[in-house]
Amino acid sequence: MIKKVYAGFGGRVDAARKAVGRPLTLTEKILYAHLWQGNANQAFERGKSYVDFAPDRVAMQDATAQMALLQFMQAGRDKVAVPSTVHCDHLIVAKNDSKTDLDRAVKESSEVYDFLASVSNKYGIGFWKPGAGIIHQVVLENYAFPGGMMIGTDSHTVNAGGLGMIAIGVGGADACDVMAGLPWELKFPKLIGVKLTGKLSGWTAPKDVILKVAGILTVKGGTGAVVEYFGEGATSMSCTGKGTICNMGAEIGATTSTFGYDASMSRYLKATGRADVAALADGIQQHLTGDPEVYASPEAYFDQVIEINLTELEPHLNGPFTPDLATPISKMKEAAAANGWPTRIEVGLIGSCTNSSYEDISRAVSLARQVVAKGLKTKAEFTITPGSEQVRFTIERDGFLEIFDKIGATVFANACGPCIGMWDRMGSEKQEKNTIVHSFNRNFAKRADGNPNTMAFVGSPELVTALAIAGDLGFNPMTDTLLNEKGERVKLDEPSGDELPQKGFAVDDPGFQAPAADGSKIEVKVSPASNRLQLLDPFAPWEGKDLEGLKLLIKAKGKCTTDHISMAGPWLKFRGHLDNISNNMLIGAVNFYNEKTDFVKNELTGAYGPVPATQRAYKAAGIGTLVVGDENYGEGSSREHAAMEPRHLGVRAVLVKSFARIHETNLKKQGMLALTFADKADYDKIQEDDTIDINGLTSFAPGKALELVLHHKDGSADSIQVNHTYNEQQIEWFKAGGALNIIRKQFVK
Ligand code: MIC
Ligand code: SF4
Repeated sequence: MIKKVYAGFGGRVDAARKAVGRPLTLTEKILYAHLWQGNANQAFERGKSYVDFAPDRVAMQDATAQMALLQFMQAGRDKVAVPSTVHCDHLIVAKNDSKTDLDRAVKESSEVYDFLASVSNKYGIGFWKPGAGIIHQVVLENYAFPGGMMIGTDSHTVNAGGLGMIAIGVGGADACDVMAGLPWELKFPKLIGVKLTGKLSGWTAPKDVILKVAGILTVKGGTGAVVEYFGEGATSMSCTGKGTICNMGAEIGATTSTFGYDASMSRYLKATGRADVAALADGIQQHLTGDPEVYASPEAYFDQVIEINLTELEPHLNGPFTPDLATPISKMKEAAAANGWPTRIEVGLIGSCTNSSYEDISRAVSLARQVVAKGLKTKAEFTITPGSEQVRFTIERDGFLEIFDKIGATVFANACGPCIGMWDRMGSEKQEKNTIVHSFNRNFAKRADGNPNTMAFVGSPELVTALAIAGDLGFNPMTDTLLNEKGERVKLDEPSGDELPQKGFAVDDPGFQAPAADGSKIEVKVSPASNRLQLLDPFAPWEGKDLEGLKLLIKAKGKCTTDHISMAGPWLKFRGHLDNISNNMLIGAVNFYNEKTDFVKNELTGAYGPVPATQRAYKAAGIGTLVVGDENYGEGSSREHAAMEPRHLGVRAVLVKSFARIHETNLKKQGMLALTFADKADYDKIQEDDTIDINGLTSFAPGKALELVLHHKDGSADSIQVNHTYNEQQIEWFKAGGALNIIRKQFVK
């Protein structure tokens, strides 16, 4: 596949350069090289044109794969049209240690794992068993390649940008299209260039680059844009470090992030058994990076340019509760005091799908070694979640796990665990205010252990390790000393480590299962009695007229991420059962009218109650509803459950000040109306007891606003204009009751 992509790459890039009429960024080269139509014959407008692409691969993780594959099963295809993989990583609860936790998960989720294994086997999809590792680390180690284009049903699919890909997180319905051999549509992104000058050293790590960028761009600053990194600072950094930077690009809402092909990528490819890919990439290297004119005067080619001098960059900690609240470590003591953040660190956690590379772990270990050598005692608890079995096996062989063991660390399974609320942390039910530090990417409320009062700060693995040793959020390892067991003041030496294992990577059983060559005889069983899996019924098509008499289900106030709309953690177990998981719909969203979560008014009875139950009551009465939200609604993950649940329960439209990209597409795909206020101040016109009409649907057209009429309780009414970004095709999805209803018509005879 890679050979084929590379064989046509140069020609496609040349055609694009001609069509666009100027030198190209790397992002443009990769995008234009993957046009569904073949060679480019026109320039697309950034932020405007919808374009059909032909991605090279698809990756899915277990929590989203269930819904993606339930949809794919309805598409009527025998086999996936492009190489695809499933990774079992999200459903493993972190509690005791890797072996105990993994055994328990395999037992408890056997029905889901068996389902995923048999669907994969049947349709030609590679299956990575529980324990094999986290999707993005496994993809980086095995499948990512410079210049490639991939989609994945997880927002951190973007991690593969570290190996020079355009890798984009999507909902399962999008994955289903590509696996069914259809084009994949994306609005041609805007381009943000980040020029990295200088060189990282000492305590500063690649993670600090993205923590800094998140501070500059905030959680919505990257929306609709691809971030392209370049400059001497980029090439001097490891490939896995680049992966970390791209991974957390999801936190600024970026469509994806990427880096040009360089020696670090070649080294990584060789170290992970892909010298052949490195040689192929070397052959077309001029196409696998931006044109020199672009990097010489970036302002002329990017929509926005940011410059960061790595030599001057300080280690950062971002948080709590949002990944863009960036504080340089030297300012943390003050910031904590000013905000009342508890400075005692309870737990330091490293690893996850990012920051679990050999380099990260070896640098963290260089600090753990000093605990013993300098007579210190680690003050906080400390945990490690390796990103893959290959990394785990290698760091065990090289003695790192033994050193961590000496400082009392717990090694969790190679899985998401504490990063996705699957951390069964002792005492978290007491909901005490407390501080943790971790090297993961997200820190929304309840994200780690389900406790809304756990304040999580995100930092590099080396900083997290140092802070766990010190047990103090205000500790600055660059300037401060620690008191050791003998009462002496000691200073931690700067972290150091190896980019790649000197003895090479090793692994005993990577945990991969190849699919059957002919899967036609394989039967996929879903028990109708199951509470974990449920076959999907097609959604009903649009009734052909304007929507009248809707009730307001909830007007959400402030941050409403996909974690607020469809919580993960304990609910992950229902990811394959739409009706059951719908019982978490919007339970985390704050009701504007009473500031409470999961407590909304049922207009039929006047009583207040949980959101899902209230919505079910409207559904039973045949009444549609509207959900209203604030800025960047649906930020965070790719989980399409956040769109399917409202669809399933009879919400008709979601009206917000602004959307996060993946969520908006997910809503459209499922046949929902995703609308934005033409005038954001109209958010204030929506009243709790309103009855609402949506007009203009019979002439629903691209670029044409719709009208919302708010009939207030006092007899008055307001008419407001609402915008949408539906193109012709997406309007067809709405009319058909969801994109899948259209695919099904094409394939099912
Ligand atoms: C996450 O990091 O929030 C997740 C869990 O990986 C999600 C996917 C999901 O909800 O299953 C993501 O980022 O897309
Ligand atoms: Fe898993 Fe966390 Fe990575 Fe999402 S961000 S894939 S939950 S480790």
